[in-house]
Amino acid sequence: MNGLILGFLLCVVNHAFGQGIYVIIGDQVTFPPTENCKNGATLVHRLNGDSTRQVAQWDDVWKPARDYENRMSPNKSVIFNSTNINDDGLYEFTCGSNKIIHLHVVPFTNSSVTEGEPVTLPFFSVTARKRGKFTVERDGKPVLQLDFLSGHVTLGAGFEQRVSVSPLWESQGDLTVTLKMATAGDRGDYLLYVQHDDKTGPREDVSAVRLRVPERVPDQTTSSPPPGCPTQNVTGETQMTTRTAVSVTAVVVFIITATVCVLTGWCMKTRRCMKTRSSRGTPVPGVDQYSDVGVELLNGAPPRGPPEADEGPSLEGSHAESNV
Ligand SMILES: *[C@@H]1O[C@H](CO)[C@@H](O)[C@H](O)[C@H]1NC(C)=O
Ligand SMILES: *[C@@H]1O[C@H](CO)[C@@H](O)[C@H](O)[C@H]1NC(C)=O
Ligand SMILES: *[C@@H]1O[C@H](CO)[C@@H](O)[C@H](O)[C@H]1NC(C)=O
Ligand SMILES: CC(=O)N[C@H]1CO[C@H](CO)[C@@H](O)[C@@H]1O
Repeated sequence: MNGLILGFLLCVVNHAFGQGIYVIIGDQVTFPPTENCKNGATLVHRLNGDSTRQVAQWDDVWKPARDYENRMSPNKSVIFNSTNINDDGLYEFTCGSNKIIHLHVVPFTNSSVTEGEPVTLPFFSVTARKRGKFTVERDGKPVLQLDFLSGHVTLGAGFEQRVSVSPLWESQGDLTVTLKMATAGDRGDYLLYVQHDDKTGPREDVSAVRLRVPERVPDQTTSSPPPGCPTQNVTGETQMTTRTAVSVTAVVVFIITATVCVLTGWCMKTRRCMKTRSSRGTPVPGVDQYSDVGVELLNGAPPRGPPEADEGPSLEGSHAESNV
């Protein structure tokens, strides 16, 4: 008997406010199942004033209207693959008795906390002389509930001893929640809201936080790795890079040394030849010229004759530079 009355009351409430669904922007949403749909039945979104927009039509399955084809596939249920803020509002199924759904699309803020550190989820709502409850849930599971009348706090499994509400909640409406010693398992979407005692009433001041908990990297206190990147692989990659760098350096050094040796050998020979030649007649201001040849060879340019043999005077400037 009580159940019947409660069921009736819920029905009335649902019709007054529309059954509420809460979804975070960008997430998928599945509308509740519909029954007694005859072909041709529709789902419309009530927009401003009296205007409506067709969302889907029942034809053994729900088929998307043109505006929804890019994010809804024909299905027994109406599923938006991804929601945006314009989806917020009232929806009406014309199946059996008209059914009204209130879709609430909730914006979120990103937050990140290192493992073992505390994180706060700011939240403010009028609490003065208010009855009702403040609720925090993570991915739909309870984290914390505060009863305004009794001040009693209930914590969800896994959050015992770790979650608290600001002591200013009663005097200033500061309901900021602190979560101590974050663990990797704390990541997820946190929904925070106030609701009247009657659980079917509308939620107020709904806000959402998407929390990430990047793993702490040992021996790397200054920087944390990007989320989802295993620690071992980071160090593995670093070692790989270092090893590659070392071997590349070794090869380069070897090549340079080898080149220098070969060139030195070649130079010595040339020098001997030139000395022989110069001793036989042509006077050359020896040392200067030999060093010039050496430098140019090392630079990879073909050996050139003395500066005077080169092109006109216009190039003298650049030549002087290369000789310096
Ligand atoms: C919606 O997502 C499902 C997978 O969840 C995919 O199979 C389907 O193709 C998507 N539909 C559209 C229209 O993007
Ligand atoms: C369509 O509905 C089936 C069940 O009827 C479900 O398994 C499937 O995931 C749904 N498709 C999409 C795109 O969600
Ligand atoms: C949250 O972070 C993701 C990636 O880190 C980014 O793509 C997204 O735009 C952010 N959203 C908000 C509301 O800041
Ligand atoms: C533990 C782990 O994820 N190891 C991966 C590290 O990266 C290499 C590729 O660089 C993967 O093959 C491993 O599976």
